[in-house]
Amino acid sequence: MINKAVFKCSSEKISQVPKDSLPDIAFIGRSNVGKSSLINMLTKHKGLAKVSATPGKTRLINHFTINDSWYLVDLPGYGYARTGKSTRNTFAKIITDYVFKCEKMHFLFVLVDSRLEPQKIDLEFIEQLGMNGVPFGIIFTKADKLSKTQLERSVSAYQKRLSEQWEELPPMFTSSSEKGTGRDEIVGYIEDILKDFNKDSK
Ligand SMILES: Nc1nc2c(ncn2[C@@H]2O[C@H](COP(=O)(O)OP(=O)(O)OP(=O)(O)O)[C@@H](O)[C@H]2O)c(=O)[nH]1
Ligand SMILES: [Mg+2]
Repeated sequence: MINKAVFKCSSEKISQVPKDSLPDIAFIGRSNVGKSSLINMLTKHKGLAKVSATPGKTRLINHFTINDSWYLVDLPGYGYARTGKSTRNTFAKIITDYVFKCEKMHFLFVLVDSRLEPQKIDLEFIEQLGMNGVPFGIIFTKADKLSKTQLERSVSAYQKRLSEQWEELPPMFTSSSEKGTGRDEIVGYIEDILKDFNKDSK
């Protein structure tokens, strides 16, 4: 259950993230995929994370304290050419530092647009997670834009693609921030992760 969600801080670099021992559950994915919207939907708190139709809205690492015991973390999107140049910095340093170096980062949800076939940039990012042993799951967003059959097709395309490379598949969820779909499954999964975390840290 998420009973309480409060904005904690925005960080420009990982040296600024909270120094306490509360675990981070973070959300990443391409710009505009719906990370901030999903955080608002999960916390049932409209306007907690800033949402925009223009990609590149979230520029900083945003920590939200949940139930005074863990953090939901909203990250900037990747793959957005802010400068408009073709030479974009695919994965900004702020993202790679946080995901691969920050010890607080406990579990990462990678958001992908359910309407698209597996995208190179997402597959590349997922591959890096796998190689670096970062625990992650995949959330298919904007499910309200697809029929049930189309959605199932999208998920199986990903499963097929990832099983070419990985023996074990990450957990996968479908969501719609518009409709609230997927909330119980995602929150339930986070609860399980945190139970294990608390067991291990005792
Ligand atoms: N139909 C529909 N639209 C959505 C959903 N989630 C997000 N959107 C829309 O997609 C756009 C981007 O949403 P954001 O939550 O700001 O996306 P983001 O991933 O945080 O984007 P950046 O911070 O720019 O990286 C907004 O116009 C949202 O209203 C969804 O589940 N369904
Ligand atoms: Mg955002």
